[in-house]
Amino acid sequence: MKNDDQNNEKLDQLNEHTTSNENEKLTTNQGLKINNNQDSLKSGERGPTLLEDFILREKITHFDHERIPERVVHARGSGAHGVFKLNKSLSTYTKAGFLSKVGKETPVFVRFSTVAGSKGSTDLARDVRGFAIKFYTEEGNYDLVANNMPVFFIQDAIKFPDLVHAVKPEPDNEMPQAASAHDTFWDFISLMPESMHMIMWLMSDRAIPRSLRMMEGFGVHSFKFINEEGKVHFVKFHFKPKLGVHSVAWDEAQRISGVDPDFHKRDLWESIENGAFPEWDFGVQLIPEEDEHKFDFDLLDPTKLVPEEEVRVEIVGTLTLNKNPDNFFAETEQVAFHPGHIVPGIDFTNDPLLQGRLFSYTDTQLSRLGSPNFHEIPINRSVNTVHNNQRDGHMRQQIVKGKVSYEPNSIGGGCPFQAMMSEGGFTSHEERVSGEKVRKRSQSFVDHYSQAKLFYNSQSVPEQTHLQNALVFELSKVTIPEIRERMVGQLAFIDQTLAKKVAEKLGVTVKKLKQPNQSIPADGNIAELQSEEREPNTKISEALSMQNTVKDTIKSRKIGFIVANGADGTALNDLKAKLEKEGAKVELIAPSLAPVKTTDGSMIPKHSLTSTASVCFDALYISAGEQSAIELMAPENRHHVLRFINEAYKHCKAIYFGSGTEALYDNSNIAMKKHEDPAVIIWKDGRSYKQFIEAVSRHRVWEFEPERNK
Ligand code: HDE
Repeated sequence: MKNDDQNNEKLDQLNEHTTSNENEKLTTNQGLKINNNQDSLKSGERGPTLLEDFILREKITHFDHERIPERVVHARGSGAHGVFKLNKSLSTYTKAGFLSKVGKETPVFVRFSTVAGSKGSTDLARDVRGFAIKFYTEEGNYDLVANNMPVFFIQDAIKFPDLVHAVKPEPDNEMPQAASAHDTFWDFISLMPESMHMIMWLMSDRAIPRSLRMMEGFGVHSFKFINEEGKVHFVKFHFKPKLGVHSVAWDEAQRISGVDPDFHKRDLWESIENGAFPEWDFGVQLIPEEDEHKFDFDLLDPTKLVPEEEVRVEIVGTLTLNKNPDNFFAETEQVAFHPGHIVPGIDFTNDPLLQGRLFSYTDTQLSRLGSPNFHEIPINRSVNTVHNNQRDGHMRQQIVKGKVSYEPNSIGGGCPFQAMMSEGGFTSHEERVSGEKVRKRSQSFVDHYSQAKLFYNSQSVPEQTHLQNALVFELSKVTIPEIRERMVGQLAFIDQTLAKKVAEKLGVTVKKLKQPNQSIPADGNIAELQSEEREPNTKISEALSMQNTVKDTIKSRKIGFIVANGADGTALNDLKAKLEKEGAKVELIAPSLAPVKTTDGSMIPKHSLTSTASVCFDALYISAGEQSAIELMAPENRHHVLRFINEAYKHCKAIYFGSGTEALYDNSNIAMKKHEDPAVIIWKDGRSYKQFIEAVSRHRVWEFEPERNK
């Protein structure tokens, strides 16, 4: 089904607010038809403009006020509509309607984002990705405001402004944009042992996804499920992409940022337009309330994940994105998420990070969207009608009839009534809470390194190498040597070899800190909370390595065909058909945009050799044909073609040389290497394409990176 053929309750509601200008006359905001949109009203053709010109004034005034503040974090985003389908009932654990009835479909709007950069920054920054989902359920909006990493930098909300100030551009010169590689970030981090687990994720390739469609989503905090009987389970939310979890190389990310800074946005948009709808399995880890203390970490600590080896992820639903927004600002920019938007059957835990978030999100919408009526913006409206006694405020849309705006009342017959639990009325889960009023952290939060070790030890060798290199890159940008050393000291608590390798490249020695957070003034609570070095119960978790992800599909992979006049048209079309049958997307790249004459016809290329780069593709095919190879090796093309091949090779991609293209192979960097490489395919016979498809589906041959980059 195509993007535009989608239909659901939320889209129907949005349609009522959607207009098209097709075949319409231009009007003012008052609906007056405009006769001349070219000239302002003047006193004489060359005279001054008249104040009376209400058309000019209206147009300019609106323009002057077009911008709203960007999100303080997660400013850059891409959104899409979709549907969540429940495949297995969770009614034993939660009374939430949208998680109870098998087959139930709930409309959703999802917004992906980077965190640190401004609205106009690059998609490929090394960063966490936001993965926020608004479920338009029959019981009201449920927002799962998630990230693509399962843990967070800090344990308590009171540190969030510090964290964000440290990572954002430095306040004196507003540099660097969308990057954590600078003094203030690493100054803060090196003083925050609790961030070490998250730092392992951030320095891993998870922070540079190949596509928003190829990353996981995690609710991060433990939430609570409550069933009809009032029984509680802790729950962790997971989204697992059907296409697997894949990333790009850091070198590639940096080049993509120049060639196509909208790479992720474009990829999501085009996939949905092409009907290659992104899909995720939705899963939950369920922990009975009585098992809360059975782990070697605290379930309320957001710097910890629950290893899948200890509690399996039960897959219960599918999230599909199937429609692009009609208007970026109205939908993706104005959508307002809040982890406090919940439905009966779901509740919060005492995670101190989550507790702080419950305050922050409404507050930030007030400054960003400018009014407490932001819930009335079409994208934010629940599909069930809102009834309450809240009134007025900027830009109020709803027209509520009657005299009454208070409760209790007799004039309005007591309406709107409170709903009983049996009628879906929300009640907070009752739990006994007692304690001294203290500004303290729990002793159960002191272990900061065990899961950083778990993550690092679970990575494959190429992943560990990338992580080391990322740390070297980031810390090399730090100008204050003490910060670099302190950070290396922190790494030593995670892995000695990691610390040594990073230290070597930074030209420092590993000095293990006496106390991990020794540099924080040892007063009051902080002194009591000296970090402990512990070994994790689970030593290795397969789910944490991207090496173990889905690698059997080439669906929606972008394959560049490099062609020139005289290319073997039959071979080209045959391979194109085979790849497209498997769901891949083929795009032609030629010396110019002029039609290419192949042996059996003519084709129009989508790109020229200079308008794109190999970093925008997952794999390359060098079209068969001696004639075309000669043109590609001509002085004006040769440099560009070889750059395509050499970069794809360096970034561990599959490259397929069609017959007759030996000259290109011989002149590339590949020819200098003598090793067997399963992803460099040289045409032998009609079966070579199978090897190519197999290589593309593996995504990248990271294990050959050292050989390919020698
Ligand atoms: Fe957010 N976060 N956050 N956050 N967050 C915002 O809300 C905040 C945290 C996340 O696409 C802001 O509407 C605090 C964790 C996403 O619109 C703001 C704390 C996780 C998005 C805010 C956190 C997230 C936001 C900025 C620590 C993963 C983008 C604009 C106590 C579970 C949503 C806005 C979108 C956005 C505050 C920590 C995810 C300021 C105070 C942990 C995906 O309210």
